Amino acid sequence: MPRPLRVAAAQSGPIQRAESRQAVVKRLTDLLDQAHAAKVDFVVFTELALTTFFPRWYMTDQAEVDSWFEREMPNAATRPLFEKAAAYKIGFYLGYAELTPDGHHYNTAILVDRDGRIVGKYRKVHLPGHSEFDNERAFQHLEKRYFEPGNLGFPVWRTMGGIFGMCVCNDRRWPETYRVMGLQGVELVALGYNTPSTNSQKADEGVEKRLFHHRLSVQAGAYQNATFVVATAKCGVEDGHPLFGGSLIANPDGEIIAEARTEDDELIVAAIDLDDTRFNKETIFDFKRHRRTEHYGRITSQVGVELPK
Ligand code: ING
Repeated sequence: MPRPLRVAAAQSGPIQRAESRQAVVKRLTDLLDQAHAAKVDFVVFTELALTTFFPRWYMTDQAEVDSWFEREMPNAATRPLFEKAAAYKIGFYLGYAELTPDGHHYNTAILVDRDGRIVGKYRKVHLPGHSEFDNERAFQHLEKRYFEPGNLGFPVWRTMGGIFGMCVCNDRRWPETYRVMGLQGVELVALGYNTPSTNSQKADEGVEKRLFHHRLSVQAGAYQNATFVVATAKCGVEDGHPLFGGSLIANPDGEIIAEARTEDDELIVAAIDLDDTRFNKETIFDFKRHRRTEHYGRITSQVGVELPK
């Protein structure tokens, strides 16, 4: 039977290094007001939605690094967001830097239901970039310095009337991300991303090529696992560093059904039916009928390439 849902990507424009969490949360709650006016049921905010993309900065003082992290969620700065969403009966995905009570640092996202309850947590598994200052790069991308790889795998949760999963940014480039959730029946993958408009190691790679790789990765993940994907950017120029936009909503046929037009705070909305995931899951991507796992061993037994003799 139909399972209609109005979903939105709540794209964030740039967050400058000096911007307070309170100021950022006000922008996010303004986007929630727009979502409420558009009768949206579920909103996907972005990766590291509360701060500037701080992994671009080389820091050596751990106290300074930790100042970019949240020690609890919700907290004083974010409670207004949880309260407004619950008042509107809107569920949401929120990305933030998590510092756990026992001192672990993750690039985290949470799934919050219509009543403001955190029903799921995900910690970014695929960390791009590097851990030491790299003089060869036009700019730094120090996620491997500031975060640990996620330790929760790629779970899915029954919420919002369907089966929802999450990932973060670079995860969207790896087919394993979607497939592990696809093998759990995922019907909507929520993800946020902060992606530089230029390649710090390849000066001639323009933003159009990078937007192409972004769309390709998300559309493929959606189609090959018969799931909706809502991908939300933080974008625009942060302290001189451009991030691209291109927030989008893809359907289980891999088609883009909504896409952002700006590099600012922008809400894009789509009316979907979670039941539209069924046909491909029961035909072309009926995993139990078609997959031949006896030939897939390398995917989990190998990390890197092993060349032939
Ligand atoms: N950002 C980028 C991303 O994966 C990147 C890093 C860009 C890696 C382009 C490779 C190519 O979208 C984050 N935050 O992962």
